[in-house]
Amino acid sequence: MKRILTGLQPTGIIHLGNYIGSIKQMIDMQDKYDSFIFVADLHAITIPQDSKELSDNIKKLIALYIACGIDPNKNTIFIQSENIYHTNISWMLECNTYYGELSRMTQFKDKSSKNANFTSGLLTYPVLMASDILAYDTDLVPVGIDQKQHVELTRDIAIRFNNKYGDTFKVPEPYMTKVGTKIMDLQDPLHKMSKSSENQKGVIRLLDEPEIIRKKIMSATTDSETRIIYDPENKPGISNLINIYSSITNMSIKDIENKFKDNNYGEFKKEVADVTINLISEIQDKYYKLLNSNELDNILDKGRDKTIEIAKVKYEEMKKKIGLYR
Ligand code: ATP
Ligand code: LTN
Repeated sequence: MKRILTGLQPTGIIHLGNYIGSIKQMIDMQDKYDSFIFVADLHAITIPQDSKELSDNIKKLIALYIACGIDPNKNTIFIQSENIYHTNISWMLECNTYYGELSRMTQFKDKSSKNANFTSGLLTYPVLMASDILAYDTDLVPVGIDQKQHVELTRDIAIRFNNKYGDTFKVPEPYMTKVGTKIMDLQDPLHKMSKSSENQKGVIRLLDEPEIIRKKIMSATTDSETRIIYDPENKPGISNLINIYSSITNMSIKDIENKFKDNNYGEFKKEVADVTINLISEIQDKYYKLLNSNELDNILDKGRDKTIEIAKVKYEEMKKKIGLYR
């Protein structure tokens, strides 16, 4: 079975767009791959974080993923900072990575241009990511397009190390998650729903109260017509609601248009709110049960112990090859 590994930064509560565009797909992959999923908390601190909020977000992210259907029996789930080998391996990889390579990364150029006081962690971020991937002989790395360049650098680092010290790392491939339906901001349907959106009214977070979800959907921006027709160009607001309804119910767009051909926007919005609240309430039920049980700790302890065991072997092998021994 091929191994996949992916990391998520605990930088905010995930939303309906993340669920439809990414989590549903990861749930689908868990049956076909030996799957490792971790919280990239060390990556999150490359930019300033409030410590209490960060700690809360780490736990919330794990609990939400499991509540959504990421099965702990089919996935190895862990927290990056609980496995010291990631940073130890990262140092040895850093010493085999060029400053020029790192300073050319688009994400680095982008983020460092926004704040003159950026940390050196922002520069070396992709090497830590390489370490996350290479420590586990990962075959495939499911990521969005923005992370593809980092996986390509990981390949370069692995090949360079293998050439210099002998075969040590499996060279991974990026696995571009197929672009699922893009869910748009409810208030501004020309832009995607996003964790970092300024206007919270347009974003449905998986931990929003049901009544808040209903309000957000009922006040979603639509056009001045009344017919429920899928036309993303001319009717982006209503088309977005059709996409949400279709993704949640698995109904085709044609069937939805048919079902609601005699209804007005208000009536359709109420139906969209109902199915969304239904889905999210179920996720929240599981989420709160998990948060208040020991289950989460057991899952994370298991993930930590298993990944430490694997990464330690790779770390020792690297040390030996480099000459770090008595
Ligand atoms: P940020 O605002 O910090 O960029 P984000 O909400 O855009 O965050 P990411 O953390 O960049 O989310 O993405 C996590 C995953 O969710 C990615 O696979 C991405 O493709 C998917 N995703 C994010 N937003 C949407 C959306 N609106 N519709 C569908 N998929 C999405
Ligand atoms: N940089 C990624 C998170 C991440 C990751 C990884 C993804 C850290 N390490 C290893 C895949 C494999 C991000 O910001 N989405």
